[in-house]
Amino acid sequence: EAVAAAETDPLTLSAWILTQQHKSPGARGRLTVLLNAIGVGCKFVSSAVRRAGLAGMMGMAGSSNVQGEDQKKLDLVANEVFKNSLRRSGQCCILITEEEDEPIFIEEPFRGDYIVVFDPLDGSSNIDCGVSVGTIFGIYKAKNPGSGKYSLDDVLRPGTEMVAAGYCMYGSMSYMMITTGRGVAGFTLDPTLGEFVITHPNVQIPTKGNIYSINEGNAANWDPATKKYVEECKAGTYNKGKPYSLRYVGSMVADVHRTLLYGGIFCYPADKKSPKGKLRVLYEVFPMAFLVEQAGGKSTTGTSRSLEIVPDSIHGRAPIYLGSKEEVELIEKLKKEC
Ligand code: AHM
Ligand code: MG
Repeated sequence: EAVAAAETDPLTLSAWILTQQHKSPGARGRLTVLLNAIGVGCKFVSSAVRRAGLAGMMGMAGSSNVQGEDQKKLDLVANEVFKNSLRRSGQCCILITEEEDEPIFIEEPFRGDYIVVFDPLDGSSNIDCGVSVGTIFGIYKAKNPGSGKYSLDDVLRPGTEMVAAGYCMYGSMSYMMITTGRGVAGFTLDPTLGEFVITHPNVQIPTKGNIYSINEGNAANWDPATKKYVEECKAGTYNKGKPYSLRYVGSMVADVHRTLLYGGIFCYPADKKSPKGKLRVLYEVFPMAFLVEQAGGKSTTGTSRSLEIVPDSIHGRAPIYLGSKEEVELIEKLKKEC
């Protein structure tokens, strides 16, 4: 009996990254090295998340981050892991992490031409109860590669200029979804091999969905369009009278992962209390918007394409509605009408 190809010839993340490199004539393998460094960071964090309860890494670390939120020990571990792995890759000039107020400029001999923006452990309020968390990352290439001159101008750029983005979700398994601008590929960490193996070669988000995902506790503060959309989801207006289902994990990575695979919409709108929403443009909104668009879906602030935002600060926020094309278009239409 023939052995399934996947069993004897698994396409690992590293091998896939190389195939992407081969599609870019002139590529010198530097992005390949960088993406591999991210893969290693994700494996480390995956293992740390799985051992967290046993290793005593749960609970507060006793300090707060830029946004004044309590940091959990695992956030700090993940942040250090990614900083070290990215620095050592020799491919980065600037790192922006959710956990640190200031940009990190990499010095020689480790300096390279890429900028990585990342949230090392998103959804950390979910850690102590074992719910999925994740790492989100986006990559820019410096405006003047090789010049040795790098500044915040290299970072405060629209998402359309990102060269790659992705996330790793530490859930029932660890899943990595990644794009280099040629569609989205998904990998699952095979714990026996210690490798991410391709399981979703070409992720396509369903054009229409029947799941909405939003923190409905904030409903009283929503704008009229968001209120109307959610009312219509419940009334089944867009689904032949059958109400949509509500799913909300409270970990962006998990909520977006489900949206990519099952379709539907994920929203974190602006509201009266948070006039710019909650999620951060550089390392939450852009990477997810890039992935969703590459999977055939859409992402908007409500009035414009998420990827076209020009960030004004490294930790700036923006409202986001992303998912199935038709659902996001309904929101855009309601925003014009309401
Ligand atoms: P964090 O970066 O502090 O973990 O916050 C980001 C998380 C996202 O993962 C999630 O989508 C959102 O916060 C949930 O916020 P809320 O609890 O307000 O619904
Ligand atoms: Mg976070």
